[in-house]
Amino acid sequence: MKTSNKRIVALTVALMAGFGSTMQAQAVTIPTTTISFAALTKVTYGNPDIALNITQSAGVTTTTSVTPTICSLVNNLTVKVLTSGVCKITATNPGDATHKPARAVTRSFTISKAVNTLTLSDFGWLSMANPTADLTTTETSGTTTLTSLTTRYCTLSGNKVTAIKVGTCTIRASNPGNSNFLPAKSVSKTVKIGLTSTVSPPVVPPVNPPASYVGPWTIRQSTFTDANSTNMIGDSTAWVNNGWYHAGLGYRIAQVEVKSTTRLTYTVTDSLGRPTPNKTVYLSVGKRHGGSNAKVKVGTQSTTGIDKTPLDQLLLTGTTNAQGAVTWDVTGLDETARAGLYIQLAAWVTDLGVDTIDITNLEFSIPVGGPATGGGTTSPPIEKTLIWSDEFNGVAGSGPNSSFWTPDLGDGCNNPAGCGWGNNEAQSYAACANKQDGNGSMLITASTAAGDSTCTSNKTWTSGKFTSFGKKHFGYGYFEARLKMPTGGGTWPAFWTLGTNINTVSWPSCGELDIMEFAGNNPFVNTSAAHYRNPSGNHEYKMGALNNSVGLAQGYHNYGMLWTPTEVTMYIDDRQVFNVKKGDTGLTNWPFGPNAQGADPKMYVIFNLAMGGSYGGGIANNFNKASFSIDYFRYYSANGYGSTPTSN
Ligand SMILES: [Ca+2]
Repeated sequence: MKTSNKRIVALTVALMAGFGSTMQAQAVTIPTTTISFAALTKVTYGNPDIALNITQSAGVTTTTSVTPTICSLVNNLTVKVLTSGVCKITATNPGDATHKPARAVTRSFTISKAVNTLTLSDFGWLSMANPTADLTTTETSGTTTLTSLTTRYCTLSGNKVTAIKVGTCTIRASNPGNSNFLPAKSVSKTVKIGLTSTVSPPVVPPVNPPASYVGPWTIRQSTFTDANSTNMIGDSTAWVNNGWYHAGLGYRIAQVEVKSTTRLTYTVTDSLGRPTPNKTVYLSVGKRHGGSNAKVKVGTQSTTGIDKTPLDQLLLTGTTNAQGAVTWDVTGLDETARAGLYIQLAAWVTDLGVDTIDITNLEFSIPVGGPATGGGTTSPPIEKTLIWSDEFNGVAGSGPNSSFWTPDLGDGCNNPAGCGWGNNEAQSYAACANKQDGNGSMLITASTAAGDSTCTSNKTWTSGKFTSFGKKHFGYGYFEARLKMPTGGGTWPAFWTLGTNINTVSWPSCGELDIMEFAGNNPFVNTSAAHYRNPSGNHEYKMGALNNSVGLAQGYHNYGMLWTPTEVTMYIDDRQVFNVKKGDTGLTNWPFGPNAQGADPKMYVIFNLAMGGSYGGGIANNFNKASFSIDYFRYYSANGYGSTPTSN
């Protein structure tokens, strides 16, 4: 390479000497070098490098970025985009021996900001029972900010949202972008905060390695509290003093309804009080020396009611979940309730006599239809006078009496509520789903074609709904229905009322009173609620719930509502579930009392069985038919309120 370079230099010098003598003899015009520089078009940040397409009549063109913080040049050939803005490139060329230098050419073009995409995670599991959720956002660039648009109901701390009370929580994510990215389109997510949620929180894998848990272990059953069971402190102390049990024995008697199912949940904690996952727990059903005489079924196994001392009647094992808890459902098999009919259930971790033991005696001393023993204050008796009732004592297969009731039909798409009846419900309603059983009850049956091929619709699930609209309108008083809930995850039966002015003022201005709602996914809980339009013009509701100690599908219970012009109270078996007073709502136009003209409102009654949707949750795939049973609907005057129902 060195040798040939020297040769080129020598040749050039010889040529220039020759030209020099010619120039002195003749005047020759030397042309100016021209640069041809194709226009640069607008680009977007993030685009690939841009090739420069420069030609020149002579010489070597050099390019320079006038705006080096916005764009730079690579090898004179390509433009590298550094940030958004206006990029300016200058091309120069000194010419050569036969060409004058070129006039510099400058070209500029705009580098636009790129699109910024923003997403916000769902958090449908938010509820008062599970009040926090960690939200995640993804964004192309920039800093995303989360804001609660409903600070009365939920607040934010960083990316953690916390529910404050039952209502609706809306979170907005926004991102202003930055020097290279446009502001993102903001995203909002809304969730209804109930007392409980049927949507499970996402499983978050543990970030830290699992803690090493250290015994001795403590086991405690959490189903019954002192309010609804008898905590036999004296007895259990004596048993420990006698040396029969390790210190820390837990013991209680809980009275439950005969044939009911009781869900017993036990939590294991370690020596530091930490809930301990993955721990084997033993459950003795009809504990040795326990004298248990009730017949019960747990899972697939049953006891005989005959004490097998010195053996346990059944000895089951379970494993604690991530929260350190393990659950068993115990169903009574005896027909007749009586005091002293019990099963003793003992749970322990390592062995009898070592670590803590927790004993529960379930006493099947409450008859079917007796009070649910899940708490709630028993209310003073309400003086009631029966005004009207439908006992549903019609012949088998007959629908509801058309003098009183009209079926609602379809999937909601034909109704102002909208498709899915405004709650993303799965069923379509058909009249064939409402049938009296000939045995004193009306059954609303939800079924798939596999469950009942004679009653189908345009949806997988067909079910029933009927209302007293236009036939029986009620003003104040006491409403009561004796009801048995269906069995099956996703079932959502309801006994409720709407203002009869719904077609003129629309929902929720007409007011809605939910005397009873139930989700088969949450079989021990009934809820009640009042819905209305708040002073800001938005839908608002207040809600109450009772966690019963019996599954509500196990038997009939009485669900009632006392409605006066300024207050509404809901009951199960005369235990209060929910109360709302006009003053609680801040409403001047309370839809459940006299309007501005002093006219009293009226409401009509609705029974229906929905499937899935916002309250029913996921539909289990282990059943294809479930019935909601209505023994009667009765309407009373009470506390001076209530009058004969009218048809308008
Ligand atoms: Ca009846």
